[in-house]
Amino acid sequence: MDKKKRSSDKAAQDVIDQMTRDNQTNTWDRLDAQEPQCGFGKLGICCRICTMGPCRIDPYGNGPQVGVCGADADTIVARNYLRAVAAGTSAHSDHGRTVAEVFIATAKGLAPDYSFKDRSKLLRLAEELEVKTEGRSDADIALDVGTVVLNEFGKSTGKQLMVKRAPKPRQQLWEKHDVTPRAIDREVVEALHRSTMGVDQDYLSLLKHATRTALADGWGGAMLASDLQDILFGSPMPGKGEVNLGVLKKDAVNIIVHGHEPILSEMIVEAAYDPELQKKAVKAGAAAGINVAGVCCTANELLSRHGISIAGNFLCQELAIATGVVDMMALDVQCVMQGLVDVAACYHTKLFTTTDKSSIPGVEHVPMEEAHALDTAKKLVEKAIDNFANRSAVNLPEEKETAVTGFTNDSIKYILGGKFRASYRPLNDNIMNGKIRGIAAIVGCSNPKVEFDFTHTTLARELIKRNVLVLTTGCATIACGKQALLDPSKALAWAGEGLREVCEAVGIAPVLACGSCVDNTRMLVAGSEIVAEGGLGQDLSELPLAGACLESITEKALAIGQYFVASGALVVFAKELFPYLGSEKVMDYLVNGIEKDFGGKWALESDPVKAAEMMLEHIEGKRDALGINEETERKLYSMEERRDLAV
Ligand code: SF4
Ligand code: MSK
Repeated sequence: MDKKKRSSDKAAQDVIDQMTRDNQTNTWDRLDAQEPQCGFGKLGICCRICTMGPCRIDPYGNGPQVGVCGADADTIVARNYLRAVAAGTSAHSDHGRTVAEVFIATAKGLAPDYSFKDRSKLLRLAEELEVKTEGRSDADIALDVGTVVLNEFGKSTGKQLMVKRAPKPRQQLWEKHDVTPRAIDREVVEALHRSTMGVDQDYLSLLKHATRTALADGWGGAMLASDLQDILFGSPMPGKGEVNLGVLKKDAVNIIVHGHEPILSEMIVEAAYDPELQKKAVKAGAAAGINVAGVCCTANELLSRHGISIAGNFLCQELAIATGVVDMMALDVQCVMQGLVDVAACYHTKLFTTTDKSSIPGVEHVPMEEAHALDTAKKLVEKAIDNFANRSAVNLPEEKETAVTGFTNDSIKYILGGKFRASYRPLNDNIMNGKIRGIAAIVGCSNPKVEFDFTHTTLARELIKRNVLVLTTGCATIACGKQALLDPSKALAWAGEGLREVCEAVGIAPVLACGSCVDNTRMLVAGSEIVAEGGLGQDLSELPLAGACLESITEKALAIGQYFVASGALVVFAKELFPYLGSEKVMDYLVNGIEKDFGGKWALESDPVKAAEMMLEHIEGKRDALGINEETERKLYSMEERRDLAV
């Protein structure tokens, strides 16, 4: 990619240019070094599942059309797809399991630095899981809730409990197609088993299990992760923060938390406020004390709960270090690049891995143990302070924008309806009267193959301009934040008239930040409650909504996309980032056939303007089907007629 056009964000581009001057390589350079990338891999038609291989299918029909075992392109592509969905599911769900373990330890008094911050959510979840609450302590209730949740991962019989949150017709559809997930771990293990050599060799059967596995993520592990985190750390409420590299401070000890699980980062935030450590930082020469900022989804978790600023998204991880002012980066799990090690060695930053699931050669490991989590966090903060004196050249961009984040199913209802009448009614009414045409979810990562932040933010602008309310998560949220789309005072200027009127009345931006990757499940719950509120059909597939992920990198994005599709949504994905095009049959099912089964489907489009048009067409189609696009004659009622109205 042209070095001058790697990022649509000026701050990132400035640091990329500085790295070039410093003779430092970054993600984009490593991508250039990989070109041309393997054409078989791009199409998903290579297989190395057994040692008779590796095998590959000739996409032009001149060479082999089957592998050594006889597997054809459809089987190979479907197996690769299933394995990717299973890997994505395992990542979200293992995150959920870790939270469940800390949750149980907290209930048992074995994790004294944690507590249950959202009691009302604890009681609501207990009720949902049929845990008795009357006359019991919070700890006892939480212990039972945590135990039920942990059981969801490995139980030997029964189905996932959280699917009950979906509208009844959706649950029945899953039952009819036999995809209701059982235990989360079981679906992942079965995915690996089915896709090993000589087991499932029917692409439709493999794809059906991909659906079951993805549902175990969206309506299982990831959903439980968000719920338990809300209870442990407090449910997010809308609040202001700042986004972009400019949140780092020259005169502060800068600590970056990076990854996904907020278990340690919550403690680092607490440790950073410790007056003794703040004093120590000032004494070390950092007049502004300690500044904590986030990268990737840990950042989304902290901004939505504590107003902790976000330094950037996935592709900013190396750039943040290259500013020269990051004194320490604490790494947990997922989306952490090994390339950080070389960049950190050049720019003084100290890296620490903190979970036993993730070890990186050349990085010091400080394991986070829940029994003394705050002590571990303080130890890390001290190491950051000690490293402040080692800074050399500083190249810190000034760019940053205000962002309002912290939107959840509950907080959106609260904002719309007020404390005592929290309700989706105003949203449903405004969708029905057409001021808001529908809802779009923009999710996903940042990928060096695509101009950094460009597609997420262009798509968001195109959609709000067309009066579509946008919900966003993950690195897409951070991209939107950097371009002021999460700041109501600026973003409303780009919104269409109807959407602007509603957002101004409520006091929100037209793009709502809904958290991290695991928090995508909040949208499923919100959609289910919008259906329950009435007037917009009986099932999620009837809602005027669509999702898009135009910059993805991880297998998690496929798991998320597949559970959205299986929940009835259109999901638009960038074509060049969807490495399964080598089987016409697999693709035909994913973009057509699956709609007959579940009412949702994939669509491939890389251009954000065309993607917006595609999503709007889908939304208008749903509105037509609901009959809410029909002009209804306005009737002025007399008092007598009003009295006769049955209400
Ligand atoms: Fe080749 Fe079949 Fe083995 Fe895959 S499973 S590597 S296609 S022989
Ligand atoms: S961090 S999964 S790059 S959104 Fe969740 Fe960002 Fe994608 Fe990682």
